[in-house]
Amino acid sequence: MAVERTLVLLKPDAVARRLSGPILTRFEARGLKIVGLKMLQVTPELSKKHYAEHVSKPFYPQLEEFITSAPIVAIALEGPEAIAVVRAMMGPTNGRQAAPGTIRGDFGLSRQMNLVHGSDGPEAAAKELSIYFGPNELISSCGPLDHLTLADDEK
Ligand code: IDP
Ligand code: MG
Repeated sequence: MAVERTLVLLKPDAVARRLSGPILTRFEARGLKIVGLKMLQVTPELSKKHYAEHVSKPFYPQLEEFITSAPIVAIALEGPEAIAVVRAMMGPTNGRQAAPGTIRGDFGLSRQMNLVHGSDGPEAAAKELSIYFGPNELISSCGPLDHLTLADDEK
């Protein structure tokens, strides 16, 4: 089983609505390990780098305006199949279509102000982690409770 790292962003709506704690709690409670964490303001340049695949789309200008509007929190999470686990916890892009129990389904109704970003595959995760974190800013440690959360062949 692959232990992966993935990038999560708590978007401006999540931070402004004081939902950083409740959302982070869900990831931690699930068993994902925080290996990097920082607050920052996204610049238009960073937005274009992060959302490179969307820059030419009609909705991009309003997406850039939104993501640069207020601080965000960037989180690097580690765990078995962390990329897919996080995407499932987030729910689909449009909060109106996200099931209760998912982050987007529990906290919002918007397609744009949908609280969280999560890398959508291993290539995106590697690229996005390197955009937000330097190698020395990602720290993984083993804790005394690790043996209670995963079997040896899942670590
Ligand atoms: P994802 O975040 O679920 O992976 P993407 O399709 O990669 O969704 O879109 C990136 C982000 O752009 C979304 O999370 C959302 O904030 C915004 N977005 C996506 N589609 C639209 C749209 O049609 N109008 C406005 N914003 C959108
Ligand atoms: Mg995406």
